[in-house]
Amino acid sequence: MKEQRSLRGKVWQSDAFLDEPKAVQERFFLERLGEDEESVWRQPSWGDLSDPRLLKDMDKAVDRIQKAIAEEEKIMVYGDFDADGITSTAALVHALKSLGALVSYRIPDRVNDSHGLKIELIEEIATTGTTLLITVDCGVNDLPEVEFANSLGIETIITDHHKVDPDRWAQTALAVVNPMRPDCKFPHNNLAGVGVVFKLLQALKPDIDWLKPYSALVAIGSVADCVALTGESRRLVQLGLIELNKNHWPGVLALLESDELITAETIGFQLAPCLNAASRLGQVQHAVQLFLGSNSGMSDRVEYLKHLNLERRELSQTYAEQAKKMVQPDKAVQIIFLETCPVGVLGLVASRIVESLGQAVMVLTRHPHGALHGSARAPKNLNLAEALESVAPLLNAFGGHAGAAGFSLEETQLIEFMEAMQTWFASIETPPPELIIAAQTESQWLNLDWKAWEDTLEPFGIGNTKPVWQINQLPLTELKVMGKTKQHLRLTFDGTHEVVAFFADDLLPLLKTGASYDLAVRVSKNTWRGETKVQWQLVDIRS
Ligand SMILES: [Mn+2]
Repeated sequence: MKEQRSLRGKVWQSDAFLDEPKAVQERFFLERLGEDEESVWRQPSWGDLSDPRLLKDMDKAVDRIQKAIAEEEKIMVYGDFDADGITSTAALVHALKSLGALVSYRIPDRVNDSHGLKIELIEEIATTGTTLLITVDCGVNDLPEVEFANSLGIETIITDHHKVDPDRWAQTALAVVNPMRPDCKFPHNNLAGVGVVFKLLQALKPDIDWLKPYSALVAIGSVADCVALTGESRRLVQLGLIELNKNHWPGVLALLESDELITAETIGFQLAPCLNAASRLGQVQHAVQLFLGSNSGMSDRVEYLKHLNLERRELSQTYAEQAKKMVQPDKAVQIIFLETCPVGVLGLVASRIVESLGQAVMVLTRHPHGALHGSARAPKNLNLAEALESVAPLLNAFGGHAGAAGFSLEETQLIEFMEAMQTWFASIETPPPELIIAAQTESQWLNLDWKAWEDTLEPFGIGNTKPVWQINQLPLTELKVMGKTKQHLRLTFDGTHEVVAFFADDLLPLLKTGASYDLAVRVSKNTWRGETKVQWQLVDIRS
């Protein structure tokens, strides 16, 4: 039997129909709990956090930092340029200052340096008289750079959460604090970079009132970095969200310009894009200063970040449209060259089109310094890291994981690279992409009460994804195109159920009013002129 595909080519994984809302909800909740106790899962307290000293090398790191503070050594915090790295840097610098340390920070440039420790930057750091270097959200696999720092008399503490490469992990660093270390006994390996920093702070000074403001930064970095919101990470994000809503970090409130409750969604859709825009299109230190800077410069900083964020949105939209027009339907992988696209925006463009194509997408441009830079995104059933590994000799550099990766190469290698990638992707047998459905249910139940129940399961994210519900065979009674760019649809089913479909112009030619469809939706609500109504968001649709 041929599996039924949706209009977006997906196969839906859904269990039997459950005809009683309580049964649907209970079963769903039990699935989410995992190994957590219900009360802790619902609302943890500070005492539910794990012992930070279970992290390998934590004692060494704490002793060395305390010595540096006591002896007034110069400490340099070295971070990453994304939202996780920015919050990691801000948290550690702020905390060390409050403990009396002489501390400054350095973050490499996204476009010119890329992630991790760099020899040139270590040389620069050495000239400042730094004797202790502490990495956050990076560095675990930078063995040569750590050895170089050692040779200059700089000791290094690595704090990171990235996978440990057995061949080049920074084993000669003074301490390597990373829950991903195979020899680390810490029970949770899904901390963000800023989660690891928080554990370091917890070990340095186990005082809850002192730690609370930093948990707010953990919430931002963890949601932005898309770590699984389970176990310790879920606890830190839940506790941190409460703190984020207090006025610990005036820059955050100034940036959001709203008194509404800050949720994981606010972080994902508003805060994180603003922080990330800094390194994509401007200078990352302005994002760090949002947390560390004085109040007097705050409004300029906020304006700067907002402006970059707007620019990011416009550029990714413009280039995604350009990229869509260059898609070649007969190819196994889409390799698209966008001459004028800024390097920092490539990944956003690839992300925007990968979903509707259901294929791997690589977007390239020319770097200001000459070589070509590319960013790739792939749907769940494909592995970009393996694909790029197979053409490693053709590349200057590459890195990333299954779903997202970056690379650079000389223009003279481009033709060979493209051919090799087409061959590689054509040879891969891929099962059709799947959509995981929480349960099939009836349309009448997905109402405001249901939404209120779902709200008790927040925060949603990876590992606790917002559930997708399936409603069978509803007639499409009205179809409207909306938005300036006509990319969004407003659908009415059965004359009563309103469904919005964002970035769904690909569906437009496939939908017919009068026909009946199975819907995969998320439940949300919409307030218009004081009236709040349930609103479904379309995830997928099949006839
Ligand atoms: Mn990170």
